[in-house]
Amino acid sequence: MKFKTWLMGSVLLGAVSCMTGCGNGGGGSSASKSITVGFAQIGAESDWRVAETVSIKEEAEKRGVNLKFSDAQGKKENQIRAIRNFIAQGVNAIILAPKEETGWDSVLKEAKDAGIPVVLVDRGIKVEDESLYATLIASDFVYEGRMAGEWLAQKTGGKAKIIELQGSPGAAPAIDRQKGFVEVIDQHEGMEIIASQTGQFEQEKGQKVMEALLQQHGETVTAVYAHNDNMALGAIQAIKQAGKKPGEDILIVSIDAVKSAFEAMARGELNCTVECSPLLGSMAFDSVEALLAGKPVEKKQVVPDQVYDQSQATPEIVAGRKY
Ligand code: GYE
Repeated sequence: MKFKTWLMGSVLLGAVSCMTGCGNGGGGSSASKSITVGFAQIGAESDWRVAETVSIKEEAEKRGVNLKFSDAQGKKENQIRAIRNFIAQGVNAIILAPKEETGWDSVLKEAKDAGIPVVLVDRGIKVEDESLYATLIASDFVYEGRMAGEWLAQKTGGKAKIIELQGSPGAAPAIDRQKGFVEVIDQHEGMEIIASQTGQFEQEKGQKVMEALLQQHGETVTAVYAHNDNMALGAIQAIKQAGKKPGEDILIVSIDAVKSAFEAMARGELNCTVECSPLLGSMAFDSVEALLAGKPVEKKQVVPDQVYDQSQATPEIVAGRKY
């Protein structure tokens, strides 16, 4: 029912793609050969995001989808502009990785009015009308935060003075990873966040923020919780510069499980990373194709995650990491 608009749109799109693509030999892939999809990406702030971009581009190529890619250079306004351009160009569907949770109502209404389905990847949004997007493909960030907190609670016997490096303000993973983590540490009297600041999900900013926080809290801090691996890698640099041993003097837990995090675990500098898969290309285009074919798609598609610690950073596992 929710997809009535998409269904109506897809009948039209089906007709259009028949005019351009039905003579191409038929079969499942001929439909995607004729479609054009716009991907409004945030930027390239982390290894995770670069891997997500590669995954979407590779999958589009594999399926013969004409992909229009926009890099918003970290600015939500640029993403909104990109979506408007996609609408003006009459794309068949839009994939959006929304920088922040809020502020999407009007532009998504424009997409809906134009009959263009929107697939959200990796981050959720808050909109008045849930029918403004077709589906969200993402990890459960609250769960990830909980996993990080539980790992730290277990490792420290429930005693830690923690510096938290937050993701970019207003982003679903920053909000939810804090929520899940705090839920767990609130259950342990001996665990306390002594400072919490944003490092914007970026390695350099993570390092700068950590340098400043170490000056203030260098004597008391025993652990770092970073909302992503790149900020943890920045923190590792800062800790080394301050003459301490990351992974020993100060325990570090982060989220993403990118290859460089496994390498840091293998060196003993990072203690734990909670996986968050950026390989969303195939799920994203499965959804686009289903929507354009008028098939129902789950409103939320949760990508499963798992926890890795140093014991799993073996040379074979590190070599086998795809991102
Ligand atoms: O964890 C982080 C990034 O939205 C899940 O964004 C994504 C997050 C990811 O830049 O590294």
